[in-house]
Amino acid sequence: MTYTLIGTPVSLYSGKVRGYLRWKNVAFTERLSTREVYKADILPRVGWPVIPVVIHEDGSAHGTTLQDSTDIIDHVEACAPGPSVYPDTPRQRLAALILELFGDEWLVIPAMHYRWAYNRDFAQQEFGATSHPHLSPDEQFAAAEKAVGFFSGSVGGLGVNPNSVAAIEAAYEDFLAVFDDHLGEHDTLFGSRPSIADYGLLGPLYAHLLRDPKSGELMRRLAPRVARWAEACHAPQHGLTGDFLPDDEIPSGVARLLQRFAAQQLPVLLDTAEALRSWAEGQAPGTEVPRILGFHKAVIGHGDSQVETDRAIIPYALWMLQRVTDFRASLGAEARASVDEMLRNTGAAKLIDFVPPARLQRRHFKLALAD
Ligand SMILES: N[C@@H](CCC(=O)N[C@@H](CS)C(=O)NCC(=O)O)C(=O)O
Repeated sequence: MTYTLIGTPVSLYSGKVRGYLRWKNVAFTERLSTREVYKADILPRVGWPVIPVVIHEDGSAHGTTLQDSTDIIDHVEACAPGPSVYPDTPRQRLAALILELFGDEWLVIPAMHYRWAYNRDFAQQEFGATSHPHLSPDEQFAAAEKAVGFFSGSVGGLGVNPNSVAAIEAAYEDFLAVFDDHLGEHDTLFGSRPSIADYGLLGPLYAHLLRDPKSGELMRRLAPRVARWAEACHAPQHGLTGDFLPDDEIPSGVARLLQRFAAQQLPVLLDTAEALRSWAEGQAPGTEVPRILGFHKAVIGHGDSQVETDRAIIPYALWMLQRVTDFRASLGAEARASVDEMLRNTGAAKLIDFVPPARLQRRHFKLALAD
């Protein structure tokens, strides 16, 4: 086996990577992220407790360790032959990078909310079964108390609180309606081949919003095509199938999702960028960026349901945004004009004038200012 994925079925970003590896048809085995595996493999290799981790047995002494679902996917894309999850054409590629960010860092809000509001006992049992596979079910449940406290306690930082719950649920249902409509016409976001954005959406939509029982019932009822898409994107595979739509077409459903990104997530990203700009002033190149830069007011929800709430300032998302702006900056004049038109038409014109606050890098599996 060439790759080992360390993760668990209950983990959001593990589902993103697992679905991708299966589609890409690379040989991999999955190792459950038990307590022992954290101690023996994850902490020594990564330096802090996080999944998914991928080890690539590439002939080097200990293999190459990869963390962060995006870095994992990019590494495999660079090493494995065959069709890519990155569209070649400018609009589709830019839209795919944006919607990966929307899935990873925005749909994580409903994913965490629904899990901890409606599926707590299920998730606690699953956490226990992952960490301590050899204990009895009751012991597993008890042993997961602390981890559940950590993860369920983190919803407040995402802006989930009694004031914002109705808005979060309304925005999620709106998202489901738009995506379900889209899937009435296309198998995936950009045609019949899954893109990096399909896997960005798969993270929250699979492990939490489909697999957690109460959330799964809701998704199957409100958006059965989304449920089937998530199952297909996560299914054991099948040869590298499908293609992106010709002529750099942006389907109307994708444009509507980009509008949701522009209306909901983009303002929070821009505010986060200002916080990073202030923080980064006077910091030496290479300095590690804290995971949270304090709190800010953020508007959450969709349309009439929007509310203002307190939320942690999470700079990591700006590293994903940098991928978007780097790609746009790499384009020649004609292609740039084409993507800018798409950004204007979807309400994301602010991305055109956006001046990144500081160059970011991932170093030692953490976010840091560029060297
Ligand atoms: N951006 C990271 C996120 C990874 C992540 O948040 N993983 C969760 C489990 S799904 C975790 O282990 N979190 C521990 C923590 O955030 O402290 C990725 O894409 O891999």
